[in-house]
Amino acid sequence: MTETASDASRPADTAGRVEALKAEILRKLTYSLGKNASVAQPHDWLTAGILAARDHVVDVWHRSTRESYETGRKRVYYLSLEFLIGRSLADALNNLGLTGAMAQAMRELGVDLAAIETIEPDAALGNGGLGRLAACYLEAMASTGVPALGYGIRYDHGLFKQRIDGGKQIEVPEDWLSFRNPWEFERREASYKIGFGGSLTATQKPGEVFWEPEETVFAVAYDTPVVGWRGRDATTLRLWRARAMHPLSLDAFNQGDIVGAVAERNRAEAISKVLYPNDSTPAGQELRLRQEFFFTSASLQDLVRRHYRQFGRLDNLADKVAIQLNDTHPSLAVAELMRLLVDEHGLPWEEAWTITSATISYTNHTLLPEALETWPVALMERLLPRHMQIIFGINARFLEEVRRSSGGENVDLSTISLIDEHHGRRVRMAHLAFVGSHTVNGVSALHSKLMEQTVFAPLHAIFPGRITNVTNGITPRRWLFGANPGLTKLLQEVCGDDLTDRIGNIRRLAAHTGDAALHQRLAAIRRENKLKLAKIIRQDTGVTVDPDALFDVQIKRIHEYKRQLLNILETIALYDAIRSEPYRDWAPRVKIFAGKAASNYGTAKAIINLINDVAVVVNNDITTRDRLKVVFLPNYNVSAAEVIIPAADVSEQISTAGMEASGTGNMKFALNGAITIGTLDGANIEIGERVGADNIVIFGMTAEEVEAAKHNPRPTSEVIAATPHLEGVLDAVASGAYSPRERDRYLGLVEGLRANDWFMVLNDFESYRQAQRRIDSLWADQGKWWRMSVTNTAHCGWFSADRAIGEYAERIWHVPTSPDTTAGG
Ligand code: 26V
Repeated sequence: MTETASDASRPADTAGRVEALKAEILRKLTYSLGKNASVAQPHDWLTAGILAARDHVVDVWHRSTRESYETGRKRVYYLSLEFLIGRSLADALNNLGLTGAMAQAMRELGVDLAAIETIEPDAALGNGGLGRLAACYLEAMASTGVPALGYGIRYDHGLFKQRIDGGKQIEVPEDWLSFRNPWEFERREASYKIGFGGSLTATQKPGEVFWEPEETVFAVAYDTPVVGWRGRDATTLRLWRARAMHPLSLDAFNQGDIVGAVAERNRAEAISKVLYPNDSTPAGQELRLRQEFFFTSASLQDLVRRHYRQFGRLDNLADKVAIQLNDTHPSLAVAELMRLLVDEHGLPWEEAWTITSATISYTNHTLLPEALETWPVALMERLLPRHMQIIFGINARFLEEVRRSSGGENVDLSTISLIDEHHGRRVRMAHLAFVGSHTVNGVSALHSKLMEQTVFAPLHAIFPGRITNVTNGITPRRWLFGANPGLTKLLQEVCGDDLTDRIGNIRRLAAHTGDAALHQRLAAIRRENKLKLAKIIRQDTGVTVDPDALFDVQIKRIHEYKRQLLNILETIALYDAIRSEPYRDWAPRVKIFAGKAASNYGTAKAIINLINDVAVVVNNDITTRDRLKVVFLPNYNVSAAEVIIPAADVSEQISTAGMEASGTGNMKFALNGAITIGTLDGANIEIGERVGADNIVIFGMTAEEVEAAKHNPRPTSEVIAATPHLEGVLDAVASGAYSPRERDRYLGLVEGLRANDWFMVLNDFESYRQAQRRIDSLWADQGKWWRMSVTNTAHCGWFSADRAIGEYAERIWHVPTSPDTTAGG
């Protein structure tokens, strides 16, 4: 591990720091772990290193928290069912400017820091983009001086681990807490009762209701500090763990009923047992609703209590508190805050409503109809009777107000009602979040526009100013400085050392777009990164790949709308083309895929299987051997992304237009200099606007064309007949050319495509194929390629999470940020 970005500009006496760190590590090893250095294992050194680093984080954290408390500053509470954190040690050391000193200290103790960093568990408390965004934002808030707390669930088991066995995905339970989590602090004093079920009685006071839950569980807080850039500030990740009120029934135990004795405990603790994967259809299970209410209620009780202790009143809540709902998962916050204000603090309904909607705002992350949460009214009434009553109350007042102000004209109340009456009475969680928020945002310009035009059109007509856009961002600390130290060093040479403090300065690179010497150095850095990835590919899949080939990468959750299927079908067409003209000068390519499929999403699993089957055939064919390789890397996670992204030449962002809300992987790749092949979808559009049309390869139907085609589909037989090569590719897959031992394995997949091209795989095939050939010719001209790459890096600083957080802070939360950190690129 070399010195990193933030170390260099630290004035402190390096030798002194190394000595001090060595002493701290040895102290942790001896007194916290009870180990002697001579017998310590790699995991002991890792834990000792984390505990030593954590002390430094805690110093920052306490100062930061004290300052925000003493100044009475407004605080942001980011409620998210997912935080996809990944590993923390390298990130914390980087932000503290301690990477070099820690590496040296460990080296002097006989330990390789880089090696032990890779055994830190990858905290996978999220599915994908939404969860990683929450993690990036917590770090960015710490880096831009926004006092903030992230609230979520401390799942015992994060997202499953993926093995590939015989080409098929196998899910293995994830177990990140099995050896304890050295980063966290248990807070026994921060523990709240969370009620479920039971009955309601009206009290003397009008509007106030007494809820006697039938079941109560405890939510216990676990805090992890998240340190920002240069250790200036830290935010808190507070995760809730479910505990039973009565962990053991001695009565049952004494009667020999061992299972019954721990039944309550098991039922309670199930709530924080495991993260739900995004399924092809929403979870819908009662346990998921219990999770949502559990963490929402605990978080709101906690923040209301903190506020009340500090200020002794609640009428100023919206001045001091901003609550951000990360998707609809915490949208019960609207009802829970109303309950706390009305039932527990005796505020009149109208005042409580004003406070609630002035405090809460909501981010939408998908428009896919099947992903929009609704809960059956009957289930809500049974599990959360008071909240259901409050939701009815909100709805009745809301509809009445609309009726009154519109005179009953032109508004179809059934479209705006919080209750969907068409599918067996269900609560529309997105409507609840929308109505209960002062601001609702989408995550890219296109997505926010589509929110206004589609799912939220009726509500948008009633609240015309409420929807706004904040295009997503990524933290450059992890995704550029941490993941790509070679590139960072070069960028600092060109753009100045303070690049890491002002990512906007990355634009200075644009003045060197045509510099051939720079291109050479960039190519050398990329090659190093590719060698590192090639080593992992060989270890994990047995496939040897050439670092001088073009690395063409698609890494993300496997979903039909993300169209890994389009990619692999085009790969097959390319394979056929190379075989039919073996002597042509084909640009050598490595097609790299990684991603998990939800366990019950059959089509996504079939796509994984197909990619692996194609890989076996292609990789063993001597005619294409040095021109084409196909790789499926198992168990995609944050740590894998950190290695793969800096090694990518081409970034595949090929979702059906209108379906990917934003994407954030697209930003990480472009910032690291990969060339995007993509559709006009989500943030791809904004990447294109920044880098210019010549520096991105766009193909395919637009969102409007997709919408039109859905309503008036062209027969697939016609599309196939009009598309060169497509029939042959589909036939080969359907007839078992890639699955000789089970020839009908992909019959269903292909028949599905032929029956209905909902995701426009067939419709976009030719356009995509031509775009790939354009990539080939661009790659053939390396001077041009590196000019494009430089332009991408130079113009993607704007996608920094600091810029995104700056926009939230200014336009939604109304909190200040430190002035020098949020400048975009
Ligand atoms: C959930 C489901 C569940 C059922 C059906 C299919 C489906 C598809 C997607 C999802 C995830 C919804 C929430 C989510 O993760 N959205 C992602 O949020 C990212 C951060 O804003 C954004 O960059 C991605 O484009 C968006 O898919």
